[in-house]
Amino acid sequence: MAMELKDKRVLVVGLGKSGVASALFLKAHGARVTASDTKSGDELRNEIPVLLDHGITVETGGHGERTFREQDLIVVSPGVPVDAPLLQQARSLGEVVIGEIELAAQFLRGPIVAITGSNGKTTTTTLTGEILTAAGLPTLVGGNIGTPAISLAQRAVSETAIVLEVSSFQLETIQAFHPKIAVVLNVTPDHLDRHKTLEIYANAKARIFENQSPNDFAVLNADDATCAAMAQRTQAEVFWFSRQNEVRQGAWVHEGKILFRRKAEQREIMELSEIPLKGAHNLENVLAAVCAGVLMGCAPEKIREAVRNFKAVEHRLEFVATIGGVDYYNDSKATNVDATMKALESFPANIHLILGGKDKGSDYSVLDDLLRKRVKRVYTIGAAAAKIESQIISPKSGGPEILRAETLENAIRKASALAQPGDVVLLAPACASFDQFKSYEHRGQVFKEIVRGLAQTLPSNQAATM
Ligand code: UMA
Repeated sequence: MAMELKDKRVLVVGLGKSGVASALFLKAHGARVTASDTKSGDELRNEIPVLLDHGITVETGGHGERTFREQDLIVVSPGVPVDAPLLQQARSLGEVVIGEIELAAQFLRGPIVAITGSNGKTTTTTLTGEILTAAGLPTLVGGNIGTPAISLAQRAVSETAIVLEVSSFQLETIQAFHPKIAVVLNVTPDHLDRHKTLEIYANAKARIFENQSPNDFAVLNADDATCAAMAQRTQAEVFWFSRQNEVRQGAWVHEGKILFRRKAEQREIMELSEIPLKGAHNLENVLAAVCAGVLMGCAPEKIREAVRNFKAVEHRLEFVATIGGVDYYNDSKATNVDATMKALESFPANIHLILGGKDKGSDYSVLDDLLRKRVKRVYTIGAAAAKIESQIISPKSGGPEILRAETLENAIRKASALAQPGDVVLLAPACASFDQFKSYEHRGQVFKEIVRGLAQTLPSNQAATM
């Protein structure tokens, strides 16, 4: 039974995508809604009119202590720290504090496939959505991927399969969120500025299983130790996926083919050569999506068709252009060190790597081995440049040359001047974008525009763009 909202006093904290969608949903269900954001009224000038038009009370320029009192329910956006003092105080007064994803879960009636992990979430979520759609299931895709889950609640009916990308931030504030299929792709350090330790971060991710029963499914990466250990923490039936080894139940690779096994039944899904995505990490994403597809009842030929037709998601190791024999790739979504490692693993050598942006408390020295073996030059940008330069292997110790470029544009220009035919220029910055850009999407767009601008300055026989 969905929670009753009529005449309830509800406070929505944060007026980004999640907050605006939640406030409008709550109001439409009869709640008395107040929305509060630390940004100024001017910064929120696009959001405020629609909220006021719907009769929502808006507080800007900070969260007032009194605003948090006497609420029946507080709905927080993922970007709001769960341990914020005002939230702690509200909890101590007996107020219920939930996240937007929990609110959505109360109103979504169809089966939920929830996908989390440090990297690959967006690709796997998109691909899973396409597999279910190809198999003829009514499907909606959303969550951390960019369409708030609460906005799917209005469109979904009880048969609609809901594929959700969920982040650790969102999982921290669930209560009854109950996916039919919970997928954990991998757990590597990210967001340590907020979660403090890898253990706390992994614990937040493991909450994805919290409400699962033995009739549900957990899909886990057998090649990732932290992920594999999570099998102990779920009541659900576990299915594994592995690039490296045969699995007891789930999807794995054998003689160039993806196979899937459930109990005694084994099926061939497709040839590896049919997968249109680059990189070992993408094979893991495909294996995870295959598991979700089979467990949702999709026929192998439909799964195969959806994978074959899948286009790389924008900003995730996205091919941009070949200019003068140099390939340019946009992996702006590589916002942590592990994602950058995966991007580097996708190219054997001769990489010109653009690194930097807003640091998230990362240790960049873990890149050293790949830098030494595969990278010709590093171009550092943004606020984290000095930290990165101080941590990564120096040229004297066998590392690549490091150039301080400061800006993305400067980095691309320097790299294009120095790269030889056959080299790769790769934006995989290992950092958040917010020091110089609005978002990682914005950073990726700027990268593509500059690269396409370079292509236009060359004769057409030297440039090929997509
Ligand atoms: N705010 C406050 N008080 C605070 C903190 C923030 O008022 O204490 C306000 C900010 O001023 C801002 C608003 O909250 O106006 C922003 O809220 P938000 O950061 O939760 O952003 P949304 O626009 O609601 O986007 C969120 C996700 N953002 C984060 O988790 C940081 C989006 O994921 C997601 O697509 C969207 O909900 C829909 O579900 C982005 C992300 O970076 C892509 N996610 C991280 C990642 O993928 O690594 C987890």
